[in-house]
Amino acid sequence: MANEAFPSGHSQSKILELSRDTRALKEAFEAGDLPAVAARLQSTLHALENVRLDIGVTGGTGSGKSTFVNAIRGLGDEDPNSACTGVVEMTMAPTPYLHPKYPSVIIWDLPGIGAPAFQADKYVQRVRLDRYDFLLLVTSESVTANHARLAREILQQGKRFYCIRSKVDVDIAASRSRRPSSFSEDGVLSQIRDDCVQRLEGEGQDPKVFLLSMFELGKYDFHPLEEAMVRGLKRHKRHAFLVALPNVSKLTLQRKAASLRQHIWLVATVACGANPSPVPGVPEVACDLYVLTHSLEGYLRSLGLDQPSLLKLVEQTGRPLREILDVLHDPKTKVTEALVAERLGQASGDASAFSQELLNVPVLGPLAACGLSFATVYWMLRTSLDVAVKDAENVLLQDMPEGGRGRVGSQGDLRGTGAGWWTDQMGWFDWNHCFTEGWRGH
Ligand SMILES: Nc1nc2c(ncn2[C@@H]2O[C@H](COP(=O)(O)OP(=O)(O)OP(=O)(O)O)[C@@H](O)[C@H]2O)c(=O)[nH]1
Ligand SMILES: [Mg+2]
Repeated sequence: MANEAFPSGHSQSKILELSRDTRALKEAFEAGDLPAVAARLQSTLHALENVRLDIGVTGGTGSGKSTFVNAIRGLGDEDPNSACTGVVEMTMAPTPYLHPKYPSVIIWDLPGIGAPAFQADKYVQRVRLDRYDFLLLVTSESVTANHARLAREILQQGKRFYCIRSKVDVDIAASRSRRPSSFSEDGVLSQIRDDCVQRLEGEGQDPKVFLLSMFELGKYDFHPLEEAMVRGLKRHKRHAFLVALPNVSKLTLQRKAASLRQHIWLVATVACGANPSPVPGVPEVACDLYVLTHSLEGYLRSLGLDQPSLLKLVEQTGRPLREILDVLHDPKTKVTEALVAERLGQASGDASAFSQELLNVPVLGPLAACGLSFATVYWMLRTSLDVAVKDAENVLLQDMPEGGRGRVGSQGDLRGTGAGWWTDQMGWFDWNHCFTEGWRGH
């Protein structure tokens, strides 16, 4: 099972990735020797995982703000940690909701702006606009003067917002049942989008409106919204946001995987350079097993394959855990140091070619002492991540045979979605930039 799950061999694309990561390492090592670089990268890694993100969800009363707050945290409305939702006005004061797996990601459920006497400036003071990285402005109907006023105020405060038109499932169902002969889903969606954009125009920004159903989050405009939100964030916050997103589609999983993949060289350098000790059963490799255990746990958590996520899935779908585990190549949902050592043993054979390649790069002299260890750790992380992504896709397929909890269609992979930008820019981790600009708190 283990050998099948962790295949050997260097594919062309993996070699390309390795050489790009070698360039990143080269830059890192220009700044010092291995222990110094590893210690620095260790604090970078810690900061990367704990960077704070505040997202404000505002908009019309009853438009689905709280439902969105729950959905984006991967929760249903009946979860004990969920925001209250309902058909009567529910949210009266700004309320922070911590992401259940990533508590430094905070989604703020804000009161509605429905009152006829709405005053945008007073509202903005009440909800403390300055604390959010960006806002989501939700409306379930046409954009009104209140939305437009709030949009203007948000922009004046130098904040970014994305407009969400919610409940499009209702519009589609109504149109389908009332006008069956002329019904076109795309027609209804573009009518709604055009109307909202027109009403927001003139607010000083090229308005972007994203159509959603909070009940099927991965459908309609979720992926363009996801991409816009990631692009709009400061670089060092993008990763934290991406890994915290709910696994609603194959495309979201692939975007997460791309971001996690970009940091493998960083984890490998820390694991081999900061506190290395010989790995039991794999004497040719010395590294910090704790760092690797933590990283593999992070992969499972983000991809929804850790125990709490799977138990939640059982609760949400009613499917037995055994049935879910059956589709996993690697059904181990708990990572131990013994498991990591076993994986390193499996990876060590494949890693030697890469190790040679690495040692041929002159500037990587500092790695000479741990060339094979680095290559083995890198390879183990890479293979484990690939297997976890496949497993997460299988779990998703089980739930939604068409490829996601929502419509994926031609967006089912990274092609045709600005993948070049996505993998080269978004996930590309500029470690030096993080020291100069990044990690000073919020
Ligand atoms: N059909 C459909 N119903 C939705 C959608 N989003 C929310 N709802 C329903 O709309 C109602 C109001 O949702 P909430 O999430 O409580 O709305 P809210 O904006 O937080 O409301 P307030 O806090 O009172 O301003 C609930 O009954 C939800 O189940 C959606 O996308 N589609
Ligand atoms: Mg609410």
